Amino acid sequence: MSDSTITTPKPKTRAKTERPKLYKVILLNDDFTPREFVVAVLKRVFRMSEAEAHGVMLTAHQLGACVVAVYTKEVAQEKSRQATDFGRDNGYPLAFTTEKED
Ligand code: TYC
Repeated sequence: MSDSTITTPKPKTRAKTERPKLYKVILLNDDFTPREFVVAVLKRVFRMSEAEAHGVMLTAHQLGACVVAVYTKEVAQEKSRQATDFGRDNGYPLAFTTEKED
């Protein structure tokens, strides 16, 4: 075997796969939106079961806010907008916001 056939291994490179940044959708409490309406919006927009939606509604009611779900930025913003619009269309101040995950 001649020297010319000896190869040195290529340096191992680590492929940089950026993780997509995730955003939380947060439900905010208010004093006016009926509990059942909040539950209905959570079921409709976030595809929650009755039990899940009731739990999230109750947490927001008791603590002031509750994380609903985590999505990519565009999905989080669109769902938050849709859910907030449902409230406004029905005369309620129901509010959802988005926040970048650390
Ligand atoms: N606090 C409201 C009430 O007592 C119910 C409610 C719960 C509203 C959660 C908003 O995010 C909310 N009717």
